[in-house]
Amino acid sequence: CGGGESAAPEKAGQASIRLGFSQVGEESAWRLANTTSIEHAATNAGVQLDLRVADGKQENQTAAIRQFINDKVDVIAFSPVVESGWDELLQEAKDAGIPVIVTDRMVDTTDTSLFVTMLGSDFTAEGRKAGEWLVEHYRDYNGTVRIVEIEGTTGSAPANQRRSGFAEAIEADPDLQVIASRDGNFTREGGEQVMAGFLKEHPKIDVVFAHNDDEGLGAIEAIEADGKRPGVDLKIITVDASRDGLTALAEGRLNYVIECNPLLGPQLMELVGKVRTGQSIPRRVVVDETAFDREAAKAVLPNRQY
Ligand code: GYE
Repeated sequence: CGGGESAAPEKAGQASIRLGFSQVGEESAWRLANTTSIEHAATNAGVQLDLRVADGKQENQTAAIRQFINDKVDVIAFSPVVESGWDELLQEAKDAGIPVIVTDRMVDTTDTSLFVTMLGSDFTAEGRKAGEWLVEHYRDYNGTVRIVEIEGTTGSAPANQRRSGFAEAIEADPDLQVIASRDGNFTREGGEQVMAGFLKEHPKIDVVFAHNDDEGLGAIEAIEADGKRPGVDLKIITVDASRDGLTALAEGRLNYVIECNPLLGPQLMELVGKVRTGQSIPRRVVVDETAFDREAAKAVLPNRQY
């Protein structure tokens, strides 16, 4: 797919830019909104987009990016499914003279000359916000608070950084204890399965920290199937603030939701344009974000775009 058939409007006298974009997959509402945002922004900017969706597999992303290099696109952008294992491929792009923009998820590389900029959220801050809310929520509570963590895809930047930001924040209160933690792969089914397992293994769970809304929504189903009340018997915190997430929050089935904005398309196209014309750009572009409680969710829901 991508900006194929409908001829992209070309900017004054300049051939339109060819952008190869390798997307993670279709695992969550966040991801679908991110893909749509990139497609629309490319069309609006007159960028010819070759979009390839990797089904959550690093090898598919590697193949897509090699294809972009072969095709001699002008710019490559990608959201790496996991952090590590990209150096060789990025070196190939560099040798071919094709600039690479990392978006959404960071790569773990020792050679920062392998990409021109990174556009995305501060996942550590998101995890920290989740932990800080818990510290505040249980301020006057005495006794152990048993937390289970449904992690995002193992090895991905958001899973690694949300986990560490959260751990750092809850250190402030030794009563807050993570008793179990497992990969739910950022999907609803994953969240439901992991939560069902936790409920079987642990007789008492007070809090669920799910690394995204989809996992949290899956956990709600497992909790209800177990005869418990999500949001009441177990407090649930998630990240993304998709419309479904905020709806569950407004209904009281989630308790706190941290925003992670997927609508990166316009900022990405701006960076692509600047890279192409050799303008200087910052090494890191961070997306502005907030967090929601129940009342705040009700207020923003009518105009929520994703
Ligand atoms: O939170 C999750 C998605 O990388 C920020 O990936 C993204 C995460 C997002 O599947 O829903």
